[in-house]
Amino acid sequence: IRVEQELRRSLMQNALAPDYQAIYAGKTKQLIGFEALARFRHPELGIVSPGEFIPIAEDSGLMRELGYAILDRTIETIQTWQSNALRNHPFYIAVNVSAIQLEDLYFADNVLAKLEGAGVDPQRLKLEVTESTLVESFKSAALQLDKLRQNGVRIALDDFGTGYSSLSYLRSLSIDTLKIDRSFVAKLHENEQKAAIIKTVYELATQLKLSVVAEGVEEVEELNFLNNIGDMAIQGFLLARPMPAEQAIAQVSQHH
Ligand code: G
Ligand code: G
Ligand code: MN
Ligand code: NA
Repeated sequence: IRVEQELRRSLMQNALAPDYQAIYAGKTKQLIGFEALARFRHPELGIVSPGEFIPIAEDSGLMRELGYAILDRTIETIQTWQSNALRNHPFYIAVNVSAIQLEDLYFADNVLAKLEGAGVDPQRLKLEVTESTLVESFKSAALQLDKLRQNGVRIALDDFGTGYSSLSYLRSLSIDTLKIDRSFVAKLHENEQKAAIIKTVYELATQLKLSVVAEGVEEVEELNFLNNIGDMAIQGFLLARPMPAEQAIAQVSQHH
């Protein structure tokens, strides 16, 4: 109840700001983009993790509004970076969306209008959906995602491999990117099963002309192993932690 009340208040005060975690090309170490990760900083509750407050927002009818607030903040961040620190750089920012957001019949229209209003190319926004996001109302979600994608917004399937029926989603949903769940990445160099799974998923993605992001890369051995498998994007504490906008941009600016 406390979290819900405080979340409601933060929404009204426009006080929720995501952190941004940089994503790099594994081999060249070029910056590719970022993932926006919602953070709720409260003077007394401290930093409440999205793992805790997203389910609360979903159950209390706040998720729709919270989702739009995160999208607004992210689009503002893209707008700032594309005209300053990352001028002429084709970066994107990826935003996680939950099932409830995709139930909104005007979700795609609203997102496209926000982008246009901000002068942000839709290619700079990527939306991350999980298999479980899609289970609930697949048809309406697929419709929204198709419309966004036709207009240039890219779609990633997040946490790939942890849900069910991954393969049928690959067939029936039009997406751009597979994000390999970090449970497969952790210590893959010491685990033949994980290595085999990642090699196979990489091959599958390549055959389907999808790009690959490996998540949760924490060790240099994992990075080297992934680079030996093929060209993919790398996200993880080894290369960058999620950070507030100003810190995230300061860190990447030093590297290029
Ligand atoms: O950043 P962290 O590991 O604490 O995130 C925990 C979970 O919360 C992850 O599954 C992540 O996808 C999810 N999450 C983070 N930000 C958002 C957001 O803005 N919207 C939704 N729906 N989920 C988010
Ligand atoms: O479910 P999703 O993939 O959106 O969640 C991403 C989550 O993973 C975020 O909460 C982020 O903080 C976390 N994360 C990002 N990089 C790493 C990492 O290298 N190790 C671990 N353990 N978590 C990570
Ligand atoms: Mn994600
Ligand atoms: Na994930």
